[in-house]
Amino acid sequence: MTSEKVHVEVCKGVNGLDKVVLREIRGSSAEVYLYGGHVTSWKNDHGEELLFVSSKAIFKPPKAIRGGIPICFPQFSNHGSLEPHGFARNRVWSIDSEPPPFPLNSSSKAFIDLILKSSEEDLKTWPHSFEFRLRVTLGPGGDLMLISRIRNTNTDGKAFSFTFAYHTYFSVSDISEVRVEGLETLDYLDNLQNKERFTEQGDAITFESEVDKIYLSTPTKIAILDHEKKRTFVLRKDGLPDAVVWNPWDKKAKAMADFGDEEYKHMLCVEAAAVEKAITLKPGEEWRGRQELSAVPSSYCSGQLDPRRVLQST
Ligand code: TA6
Repeated sequence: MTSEKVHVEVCKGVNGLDKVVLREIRGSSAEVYLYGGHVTSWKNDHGEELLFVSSKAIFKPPKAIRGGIPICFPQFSNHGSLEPHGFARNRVWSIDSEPPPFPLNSSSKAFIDLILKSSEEDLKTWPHSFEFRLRVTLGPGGDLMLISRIRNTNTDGKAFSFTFAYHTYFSVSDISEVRVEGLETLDYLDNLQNKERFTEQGDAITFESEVDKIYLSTPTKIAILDHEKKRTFVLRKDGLPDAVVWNPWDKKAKAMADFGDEEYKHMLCVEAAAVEKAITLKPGEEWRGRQELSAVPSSYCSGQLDPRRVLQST
């Protein structure tokens, strides 16, 4: 088996859709579908799946895949006149064979560059030319990094604005045993109360009912502690000031055709996002948004991500 085969393999996935499998020597892996530029699997070096994908997920355009890491662009949720979460997640991306160089090259060989350009169809609903480059990298230690570079390629001199999210579905053992650290005392917009603004209480966030909140100007590190699995996900982000926390709970779960009635117990979305303030790019300008996910044994993390401490720590 050649070393290249180990790290990057282009193959067919569900319904014959093209996907790329990334593997690291120690056994971790990730899968990215060209449909949506959508990460649908991230496994640690024990082969354990770390992302949630619904057993009812539909792998067929134009429906977005329910789970993994959908990319919300150029609009987050219903924050605008486009379809919810924009159109990037239900477009077919291409493999970018000549990506512009990255300032910092990671040591990993397990990465893929994808590209999405505005189509004639898109220009009818969103009249802006753009190039969206996405690099998905699986690090030697099994960390998963997504770097988006969005460039305004308008030739009419017009700037454009967009909102954005990595709509990550984390796989958790039991939602009632999960806590999120790093968002304490922050302001948020509550999507269940007309996006009204509130301030979060001082303790780690726990879950006992539907939640759909947009936390504003969060620290760059957020932790999701899965007590039962003794596992902590650490989400690090750059260029994405906000973070969305979502769990549909039982009623919304039943209302979603591509989501199992009980599956809300085993997933939590924590989404690195730019929602409160739209990003504006003049022609030729480029924006970069990075998210890095790592899964560590819980003993490493608890209590270390209280914002007051995080802001003090490097
Ligand atoms: O990110 C949270 C959210 O905006 C929720 O309001 C909920 O709608 C969720 O995304 C899923 O959206 P979708 O369009 O994928 O059904």
